Amino acid sequence: MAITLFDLAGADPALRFSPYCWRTRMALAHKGLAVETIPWRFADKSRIAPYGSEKVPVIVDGERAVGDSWAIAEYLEDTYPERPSLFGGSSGRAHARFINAWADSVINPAVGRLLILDIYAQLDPGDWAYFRASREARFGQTLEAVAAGRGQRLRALREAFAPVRSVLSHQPWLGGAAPSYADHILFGTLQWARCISRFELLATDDPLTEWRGRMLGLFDGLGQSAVTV
Ligand SMILES: N[C@@H](CCC(=O)N[C@@H](CS)C(=O)NCC(=O)O)C(=O)O
Repeated sequence: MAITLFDLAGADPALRFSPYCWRTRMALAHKGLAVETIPWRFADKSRIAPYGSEKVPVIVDGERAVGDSWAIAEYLEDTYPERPSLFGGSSGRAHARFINAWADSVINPAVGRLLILDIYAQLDPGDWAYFRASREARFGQTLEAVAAGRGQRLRALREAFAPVRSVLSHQPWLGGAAPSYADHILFGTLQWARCISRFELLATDDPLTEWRGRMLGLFDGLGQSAVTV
């Protein structure tokens, strides 16, 4: 039986753009597990409340429900050890945890600022009031003020990717010789931007662009085939 994934959607239910849900989509594909996605919107909190979560991704695997993309990755790794490994062992898991924390605390907030009005524009109208109120409370500014000056902010974001460029100059994937969950984490961020906005985060000659191209092709082009705006 396929695993169910509650997956953030825009007004167009086919537009799936959450960076965290993309981590989970990639992790499920990496494990070769079938998934049935359910489009979820911010107004649908009652649909995931029974699973003890207020955010997506949430997966339901038979009797088990797991929320939070990191917890889901660990669940998949520990529940399906005979399938391709997401982490490549305990030190790989520990290092991926660092990438996860870096993406969550540094990269995703920076990207979120750049894209906030693009995200807002694609949401279902039923999500507009909640999204504006919750994000304006988070940033302490209007969405318009958060988004202002994005050219300048883009330069800072590109500089923040420096460690990734350095790693990719030595090895093809963050995971080393093969993609690992660390790659899926960062890919989730870039796929978020790619799906929700035409604002390009990466320069064409950035090594991350070439890496993203290879990530887009994994698992029969799962990322490549996503609906974009
Ligand atoms: N730490 C969580 C973060 C998940 C998260 O922030 N999800 C967003 C969508 S991208 C969400 O569901 N937000 C609900 C809300 O803001 O009310 C994870 O890694 O899964």
